Amino acid sequence: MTLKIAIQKSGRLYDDSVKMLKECGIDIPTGINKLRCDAYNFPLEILFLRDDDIPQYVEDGIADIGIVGENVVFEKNRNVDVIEQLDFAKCRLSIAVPRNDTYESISCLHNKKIATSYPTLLREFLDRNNVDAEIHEISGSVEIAPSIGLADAICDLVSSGSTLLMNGLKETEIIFRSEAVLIGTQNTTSDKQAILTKLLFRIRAVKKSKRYKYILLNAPNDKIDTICNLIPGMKSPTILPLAKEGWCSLHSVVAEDDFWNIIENLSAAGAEGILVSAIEKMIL
Ligand code: PRT
Ligand code: ZN
Repeated sequence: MTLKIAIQKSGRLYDDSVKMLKECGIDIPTGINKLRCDAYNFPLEILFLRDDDIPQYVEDGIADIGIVGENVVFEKNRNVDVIEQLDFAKCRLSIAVPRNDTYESISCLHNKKIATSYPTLLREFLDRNNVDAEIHEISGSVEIAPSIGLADAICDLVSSGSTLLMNGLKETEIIFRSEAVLIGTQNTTSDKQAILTKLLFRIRAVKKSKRYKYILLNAPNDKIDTICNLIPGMKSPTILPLAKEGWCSLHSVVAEDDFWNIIENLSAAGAEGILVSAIEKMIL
């Protein structure tokens, strides 16, 4: 019994999808231009597809699960569930207008023509905001539409914003935030569900490890209570006595989000010799 996963054949999701499987300890043959392959050491069959087709393949049961951008999941509106956010390929679907246009509010889009490859998500946004605008669906190079007179505005994916900048456009509304997600359906057999549970356990351990850092520091004994409050860790920090009288070494984990604040507070509280390193896997 194997679980079938559909991933993008090539494009922005491919490298990170393969990397995530690898970090989950799953080895797959790479570098060959195949449409499918089997993992060497995990009951997983990988299908390589265009991202736009992945929701349908999962809905139809050709693949059991898939990795795809949330933007594609919601645009295609197939009968699939988002099982897990994957923390990569983060972007936003935004409306942008020529830089020199005045734009005060959504109502500026009334009676405008907006070019996009995401008509469903855009329609839903316009309806929700009672904006009557024309949607012009195109499949690529959306950002040049205003400069060639095809549309007044665009609705496209943005990550750094440099494509908008290069095309003389400014972002005016964010309509959807997206990242890569794992999708599936309710129709999995119990054998396949068991493999999926194993895979999810690994994915979550990998995701968690990226959000935390391992931290070691030295502290005088009288500062240990204050420092323990700053780095509570998973249960509590490990405290080991140093050879030097009156000093301890503390080991713990800190969240990446609040990392620099914590480090500043630790230094202020008397911590010395602070070492920080990446965590490969984290299981709670
Ligand atoms: O061939 P296939 O159909 O499989 O791939 P594709 O060409 O349709 O998709 P691809 O590989 O370009 O993107 C796959 C997924 O990556 C998207 O569905 C998003 O979920 C995600 N993603 C993340 C992005 C971006 N960031 C992104 N920046 N997809 C596209 N872009 C494009 C955007 O369309 C614009 O042209 O990058 C440009 C903007 O980038 P910045 O950095 O200049 O703002
Ligand atoms: Zn695509």
